Amino acid sequence: MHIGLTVTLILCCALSLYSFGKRRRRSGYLLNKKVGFSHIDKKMAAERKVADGNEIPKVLEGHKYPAKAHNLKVKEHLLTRNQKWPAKSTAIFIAGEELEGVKYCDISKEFRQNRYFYYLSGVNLPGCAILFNFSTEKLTLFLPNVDWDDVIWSGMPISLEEAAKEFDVDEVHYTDKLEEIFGRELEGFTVLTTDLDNVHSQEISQILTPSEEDLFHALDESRLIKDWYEIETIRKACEISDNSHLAVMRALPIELSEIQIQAEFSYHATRQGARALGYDPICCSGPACGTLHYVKNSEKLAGKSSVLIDAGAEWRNYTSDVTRCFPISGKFTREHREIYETVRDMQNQVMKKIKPGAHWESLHILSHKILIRNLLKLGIFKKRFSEEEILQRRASCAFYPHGLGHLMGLDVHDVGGKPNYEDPDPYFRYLRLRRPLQENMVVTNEPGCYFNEFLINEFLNKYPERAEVVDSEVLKKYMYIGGVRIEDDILVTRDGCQNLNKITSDPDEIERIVSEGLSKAASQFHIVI
Ligand SMILES: [Mn+2]
Repeated sequence: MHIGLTVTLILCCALSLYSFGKRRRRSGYLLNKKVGFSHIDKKMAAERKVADGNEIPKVLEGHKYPAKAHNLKVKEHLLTRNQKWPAKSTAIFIAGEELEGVKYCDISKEFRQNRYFYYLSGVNLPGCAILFNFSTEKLTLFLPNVDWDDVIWSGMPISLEEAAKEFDVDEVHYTDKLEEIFGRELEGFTVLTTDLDNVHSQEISQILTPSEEDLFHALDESRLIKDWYEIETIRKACEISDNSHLAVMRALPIELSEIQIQAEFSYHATRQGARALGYDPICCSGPACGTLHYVKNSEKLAGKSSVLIDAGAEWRNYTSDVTRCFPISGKFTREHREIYETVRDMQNQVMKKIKPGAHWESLHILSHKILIRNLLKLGIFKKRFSEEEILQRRASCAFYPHGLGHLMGLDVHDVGGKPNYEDPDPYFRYLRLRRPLQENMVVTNEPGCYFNEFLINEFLNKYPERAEVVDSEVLKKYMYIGGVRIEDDILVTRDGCQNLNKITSDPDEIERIVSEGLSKAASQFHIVI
């Protein structure tokens, strides 16, 4: 009996250890089965799914970009906003972006579609226009006239029939029909537009009413709340970024400089079908991590301990915006880890409070309070000052001068946030979202903590009441880190939130990922040089 019990116990322990191991492997930093980066061996490499560059999420298959619904939403907002725009005689018209040549040269600038136009059409082609008649609710797309010279070089453009099938519009015409259709369908109408930049017909320009504040309001309020199609599109952009950040973390043997961090990210994003990144990536190392929108991306990593990469892939014009930090050696230094845990604490505590009705300003202040609490523990803030006192003096803005986060969608800093860049309070001047959260908003949760000479001079040393609360001797020990920011893209749900990013921010897992990468030789990576 006694021996039997012991044997049973040993068996139980062995079994639970075994299943614990299995669980760990399954729930570890593997993002999902598709990625499968862990413990690469030949078998796994053979099994690994390879991105095909054209894949679309299953849920989006067979669905068009919901342009018609977007126009109806804008109409609704405009009608509610102002009686001046009666449905029976109002229309909106927007001419999209055009290909723009580079001066003294035979190439074009990178094409980036006008986001308002895209929102109302779902069309990513240059030289188009969209017209929505509030009275008939007819949505008409205008394609550029066929330029036969251009066909020689670029091939045939999309036909009227193809466009009618592909886009969620009622009619498609070439732009040479503009005057005729305006004359026939918009007699006595007010036709609102954002601007006249790409309107080339004198006749049409005279009919249009540009720059009405009400139109911008209606467009921005509509874009503020994402529909399911937009959410799934953003989710895809986030997935691409997750994979690309993971690639960066595990490729240090071939990342000798910041530009190669950028290269690794961009390469992996492009492979997965991201035609562009949502913004210029910020790739920094060492003290440069303290520069909020670092643009150099050129320094060597040698001799430094920290990396900060803020990069987001764009998919079908919707972006993601993700920041991760990691130690170059595979092991956080003590100070780096302390600051990392501080920022993670800020992000986690905010995450718990994100839900409809929560005010972004309060969450921003909450993140400052948690920063202060942590910096008090580390001795950077002198212990004889209270959390409240330090907050009142605005001392933490020297280490965290930016906002907690912003709206995200077609633009990385999306419209509708109602920021006030003139706000005299340094805690709020750079906060890009100044309104309560609503269901189906997408926001970034991106607290940070930086050690930057310029910020310390600007926000601390110029204010004796703030400088007084900081122990400059302790502070010195942290300067080499530069800074830490952790950024995820968050969907506000009915009763809380959902993190659209899956890439880990757990410091232990990050150490494992980086170390595993470091254990490989450069020749094991897919590079020719
Ligand atoms: Mn951001």
